[in-house]
Amino acid sequence: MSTILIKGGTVVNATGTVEADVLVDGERIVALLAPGDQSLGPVAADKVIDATGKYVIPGGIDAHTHMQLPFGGTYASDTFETGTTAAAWGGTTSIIDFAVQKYGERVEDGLAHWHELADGNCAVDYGFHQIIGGVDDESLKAMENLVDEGITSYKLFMAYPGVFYSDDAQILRAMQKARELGLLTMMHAENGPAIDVLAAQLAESGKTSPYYHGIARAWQMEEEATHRAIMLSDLTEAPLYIVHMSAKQAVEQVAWARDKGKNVFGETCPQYLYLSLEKQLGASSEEWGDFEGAKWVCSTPLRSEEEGHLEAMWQGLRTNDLQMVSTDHCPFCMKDQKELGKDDFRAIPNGIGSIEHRVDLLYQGVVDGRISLSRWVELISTTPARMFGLYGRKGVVQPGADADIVVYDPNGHTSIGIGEGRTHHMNMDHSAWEGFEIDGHVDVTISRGRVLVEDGEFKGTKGHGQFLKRDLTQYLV
Ligand code: DUC
Ligand code: ZN
Ligand code: ZN
Repeated sequence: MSTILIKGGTVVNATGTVEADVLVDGERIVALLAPGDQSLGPVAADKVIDATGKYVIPGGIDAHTHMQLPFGGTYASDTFETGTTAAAWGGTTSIIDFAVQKYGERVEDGLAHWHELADGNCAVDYGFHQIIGGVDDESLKAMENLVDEGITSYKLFMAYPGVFYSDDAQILRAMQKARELGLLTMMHAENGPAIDVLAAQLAESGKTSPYYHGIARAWQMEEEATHRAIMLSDLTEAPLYIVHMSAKQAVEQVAWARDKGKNVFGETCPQYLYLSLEKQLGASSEEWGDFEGAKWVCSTPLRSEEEGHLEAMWQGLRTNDLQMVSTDHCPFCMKDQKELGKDDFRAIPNGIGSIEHRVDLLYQGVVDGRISLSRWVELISTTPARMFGLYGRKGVVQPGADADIVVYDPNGHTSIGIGEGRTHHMNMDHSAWEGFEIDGHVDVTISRGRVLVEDGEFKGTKGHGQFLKRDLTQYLV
């Protein structure tokens, strides 16, 4: 067991900041010491990290990722190894990925397969949510084992008919079961059947470019599904978490439910804070023509900046109408993957890769005066820990917690992208964030007392990351 002393930094937790040295022994934080305090004698450590002028924060927790997800005839291009390595580069020390049960498959088999994919391959700690892609008697019964497996949340889809879709009757039954078991229901809230009709009408009239993905998946489809999910959650008293929200009207629905004291929570993603229907989904390039926009085809879709959706997401984060920012990391290359939809946006695999950049992109929100420093830490680490039953172990720099620590330099700089001199470690042939400049930098990433990134070098290994058995949500009102 070795010890690390992180000296001279400003410790930032969700509750505030303090000048303190942080002592790590083995996998845990054992003390926060007032700077220069020798009252307990000199502190000796095997390794000293100088954090003067820097922030010392709890490692990021990305609670929504899809490594190797089968989607649209292909697979998300990051493996657990490449995706979690990129996570470490960006200051994220835990992920929660979605184990998949496809329709017709046993939940137990889908989950076992996900364990096989991740086990021994992760550079950082990982947990699972369970996708229930076919709600029936058998899968409802299988949900009864999830809490013991350390999987305390599951996801349903109101979109993607014929793939992951659940109808209202299935949602009702699953929520009744979730209420009984204490599981948190995560919902992809878009009206899939109606979207599919709109998408077919657009494609048949020759509107086949990526931009029309955003038109077909209209905000009304997100607002309506969000409202419907809230009412089913109200009826069943099952806590509800709406994933990847992008429409301001849908956030209003969440705010409405929360104002009534309901256990309804909302997550947005960096892409809905910074990227838009007009600039990205509607983009053209020399290389790809108007297919350039395929880089940003994800669901829910990027929304209109002019209509105020992006601004509304930032506001939701300030007011806590939205509690969470996860990436929905689901990367696909342009070559051979996004290209599947070259002639028809409906065949473009949905997803954006961002796992490496969430901590930085949100820090830029601090620099730009959109959120406070403590809110940054709350969003990147503390709330995900509380929401998904990890708090105390993760999400805070305090004695007893896992030594998942990031030294963040507010005077550093990060140029995002695959171009010369830029950062990019995700397994993709492009970056959805090319050219983004961040006024800060992840200097050191530590996971359970092990330095993973330091001096611009990756020092971790696949297999260091352990499976996180999670407790029930700690965020209920
Ligand atoms: N949305 C995406 O963009 N990708 C994967 C699944 C999803 O719901
Ligand atoms: Zn989804
Ligand atoms: Zn997702």
